[in-house]
Amino acid sequence: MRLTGHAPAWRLARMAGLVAIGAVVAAFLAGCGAVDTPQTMLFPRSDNNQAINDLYAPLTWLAVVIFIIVQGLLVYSIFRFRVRDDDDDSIPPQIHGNTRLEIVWTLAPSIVVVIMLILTYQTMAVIEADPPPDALRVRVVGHQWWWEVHYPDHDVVTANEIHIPIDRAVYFELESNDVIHSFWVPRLMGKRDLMPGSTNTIWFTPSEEGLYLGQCAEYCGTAHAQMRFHVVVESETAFNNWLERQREPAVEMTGDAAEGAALFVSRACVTCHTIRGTDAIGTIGPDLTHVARRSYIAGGILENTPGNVRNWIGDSQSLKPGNLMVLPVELSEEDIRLLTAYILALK
Ligand code: HEC
Ligand SMILES: [Cu+2]
Repeated sequence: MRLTGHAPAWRLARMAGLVAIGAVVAAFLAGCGAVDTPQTMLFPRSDNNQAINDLYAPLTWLAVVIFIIVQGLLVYSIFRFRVRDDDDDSIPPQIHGNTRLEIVWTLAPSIVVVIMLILTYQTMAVIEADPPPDALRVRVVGHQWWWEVHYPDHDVVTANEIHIPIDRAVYFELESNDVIHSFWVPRLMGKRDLMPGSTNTIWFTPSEEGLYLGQCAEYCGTAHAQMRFHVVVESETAFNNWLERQREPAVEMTGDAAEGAALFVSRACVTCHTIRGTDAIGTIGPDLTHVARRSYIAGGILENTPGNVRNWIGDSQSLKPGNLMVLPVELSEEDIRLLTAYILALK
C-alpha cells in the first residue's frame, strides 16, 4: 500500500458512520433526561406516584446492570473470538450441551424475575389499599371526548376540571358513558380505565398545590387526543370556597347575557346542556352552570377566553373535529354574540 497522507475512503466512511450512530444515540438519550415537564412521571406529587416511582427506579437500575453485563459479554466475545489473519478456515470446535451453564442461565433470570415480582407486589399493596375513611369522593364519567365530574357528597357537577384539596385523599369512582377511556394524570397517578357498565376506583393524596394536566390514555375515537382535563390541587380553604360556589345555581342574567339565555333555549342548546337554576337539563354535553369559572373548555384543549368561546359556539367542529356538539340550527352572528355573552356570564 502506498502512503499518500490521505485517509482511505473506507476509513472516512467508518468515521462518518460512527458520528451518525453517536448523534442518534445522543438524540435518544436526550429524551431520557429527568426534565421537569408538565406530564413527566418522574417528579411525583402524590403518594400513588411516589409508590410507582419507588418501583420504577430499582427496576430501571436492575435493567441497567443486566444490560451492561449482557452487552459487555457480547462485546468481549466479538473481539476475543473474532477471525484473525492467521486463522485457518476450519470450523471452530462444536460443543453440545453444558449442564453447568444451562443451570446458571436458567437460575439467574428466575432470580431476577422473582425480585421484580416481590417489588411489584409490594407496590400493588400500597396502591390497591383501601382509601382512608375521610377521602373525598369524586365520580368521573368518561364521554367521547370530555369528562363529567361529580362530587356526590356535595351535590356538585362540573366538567373537565377537577378541584381537590391538598394533603387529603381523593377517591375516584370511574365510569364510562360510551366506550373504554383511561383516566391519567401523569404527575399524580398511574392510568386507570373507565369501563362501560362497571365502576373502577383509584385513590391518591396530592402533596403539592398546582395545576396538573390529565388526559385520556386509551384510544376512544376521533377526538381522543383532545380528550384532556385539568386537576387543580389547592388549599383546603380555596377548595371549600370553590365547592360552595359550584353548589349554587346559575346567577341571574341581565342585558346581552339575558338575551343569550333566551337564545340558549330557542337555539336547542338546552337539549344537550344543563344549567342549574334554568330550564336547561340536557345531559349530552358538559354541565355549563359555572362554565365561566373553568380555565379551559372543550376537554381542556382551549383556554376559556371570550374569543375561544365565541369560536366554539360559532364552529366547534373546526376547533375539535368530530366532537359531538352538532347544532340542529344555523346561528346568526348576532346569536353567537349574545350566546357568548351568556356563557361568559355563567360564573
Ligand atoms: C347535540 C348536543 C349539543 C348541542 C345542541 C349543543 N351542545 Fe354544546 N357541547 C356538546 C358537547 C358534546 C360538548 C363537549 C364537546 C367536547 O369537548 O368534545 C359541548 C361543549 C360546549 C361548551 C364547552 C363546555 C366545556 O366546559 O368544555 C360550550 C360553552 C357549549 N357547548 C355551548 C353550547 C351552546 C351555546 C349551544 C347552543 C348554541 C350548544 N352548546 C349546543 C353538545 C351540544
Ligand atoms: Cu380516549
